[in-house]
Amino acid sequence: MTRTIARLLADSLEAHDVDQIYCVPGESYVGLTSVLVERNSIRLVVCRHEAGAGYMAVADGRLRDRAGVAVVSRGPGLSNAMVSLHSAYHDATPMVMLIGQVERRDFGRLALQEQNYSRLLSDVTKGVIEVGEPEQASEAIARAFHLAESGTPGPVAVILPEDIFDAETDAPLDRPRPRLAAAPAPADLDRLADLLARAERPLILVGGALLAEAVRDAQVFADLNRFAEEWVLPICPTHRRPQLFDAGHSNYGGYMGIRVPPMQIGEMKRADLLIALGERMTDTVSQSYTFPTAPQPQLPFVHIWPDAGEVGRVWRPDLGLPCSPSEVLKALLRRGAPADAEKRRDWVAGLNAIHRKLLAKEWEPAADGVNFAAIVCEVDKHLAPDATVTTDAGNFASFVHRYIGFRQSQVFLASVVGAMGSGMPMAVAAALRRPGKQVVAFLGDGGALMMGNEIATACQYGAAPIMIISDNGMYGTIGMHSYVRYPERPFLAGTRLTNPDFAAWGRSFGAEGITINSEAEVAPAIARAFAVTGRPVVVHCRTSALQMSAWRRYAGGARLP
Ligand SMILES: Cc1ncc(C[n+]2csc(CCOP(=O)(O)OP(=O)(O)O)c2C)c(N)n1
Repeated sequence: MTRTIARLLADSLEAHDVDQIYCVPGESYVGLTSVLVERNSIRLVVCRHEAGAGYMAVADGRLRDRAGVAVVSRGPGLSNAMVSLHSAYHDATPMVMLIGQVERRDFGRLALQEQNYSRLLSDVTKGVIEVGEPEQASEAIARAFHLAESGTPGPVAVILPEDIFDAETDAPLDRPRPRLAAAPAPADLDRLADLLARAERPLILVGGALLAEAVRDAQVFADLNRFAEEWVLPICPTHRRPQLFDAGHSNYGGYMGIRVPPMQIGEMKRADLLIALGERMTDTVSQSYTFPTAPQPQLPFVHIWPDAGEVGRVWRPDLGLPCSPSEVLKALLRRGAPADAEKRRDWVAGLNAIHRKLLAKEWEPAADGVNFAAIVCEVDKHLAPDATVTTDAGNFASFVHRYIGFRQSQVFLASVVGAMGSGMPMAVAAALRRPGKQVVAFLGDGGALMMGNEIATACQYGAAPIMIISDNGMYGTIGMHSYVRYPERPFLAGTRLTNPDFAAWGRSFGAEGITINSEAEVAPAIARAFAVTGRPVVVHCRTSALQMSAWRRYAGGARLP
């Protein structure tokens, strides 16, 4: 069959189940976009910033456990998009980014907007596939998806020179490669079952690879719950994966996020066995490499992650299972729980009691603005069982993790690497993917103006997320770090922000704009926000700067501005 390279590329994307592509148009690949818009099977979502397009593709990758796709222009376009590749790379999220390139005859001449992508992207992608030979265009797509979705998932770049799109070719379409998942080795399962049977205080961390499998098969959640209950185990969702286990479940052992509160981590450290089930393990989850200690864990450590290169890379596990975490669950359930699993009941109950205490909806009003806790707790009352919540990066997110009791039926999205600007585009992608369902984006005033402009994309495509903006008039996280490290220096200096009227800003895009100035306004304002249908809502919350996070309030000592 003869077709142009552009049509072969579009057919290849379609064959890989791609139905939505995020882009900012570029002259280097109009040959491709002009054929994509011809077909109904792929929706081209035109964004306002390449980082926005990239984050939407990252969100897609998480929502579907298939590589999300973004197309960006060469040079400046890709440079804008880099932050989303960085997020997907650290976050082990599958993503394919198609990137324009100068014509092949100009390679290496520093032609307009030319970049050497292999050099530039070597530390933020799993691979850079240059389509120097147009006949291999379809093969490049198939290889990119395979690489992005296998082992430790991540972003892959496919480089498309401007002059390849219109050439005719007979090259066949390269069909998707099978997705392979390794099963656990029986001998490893024997050892794992033995370690689990003997442990009196085991701790099970559950992370991204398990969640990805649950996205494809909800049975994974049911298996995890049975495992927790029958084997009497405390389950601890890891950083930015709070929905892996119902916060109200009596086997919830605590959220293993950024800086676990002392009373909780103190108890967790009494564990006699640590199992990372589908958790890659990072400095965040390990509390800066202290639990487990790197490289030699201070307690028996089992690492289960679907990539042998990752298991043992930083920590030396006592047992490593480079396989599908859900297959481990299934195999253990088939074996049955140890007869004396009840011996762990008090351990589980003790951890769960701490978790419940931390989740309690308690806070004190602040003198200089609304305590963001009041707003987050009110939002929690309105969240539907199938709601999506996204957070940008910043201290306002600590309130979300502390006060919202996530459930397995809900979706939570955020940049694991803590990139500001990710929260709003991820909310737009979720609203496009899950029409008619609630999507709430929590943002700080800093992050809101970094990438909040994607509200225009939401309006353009009929997506209707609710943006809750904590306006504390500063890059609060950094203000807090400065205060904690240098309490004697001027408070919040170098972090203050002068902000617009965010409600009016939202209205100018066509969104509903609501302002919260005091705690008394919180309940009616949030109720109003959730009653809006068919368009985005911006809730401008004038929040306290002294309430620095869900865990810390200004305690005096610094020079006030
Ligand atoms: C893209 C990016 N730039 C800078 C940072 C460093 N950083 C982390 S949190 C933060 C402040 C966030 O401010 P804001 O959105 O207002 O939320 P707040 O901390 O005040 O709650 C900054 C600058 C980052 N994580 N990502």
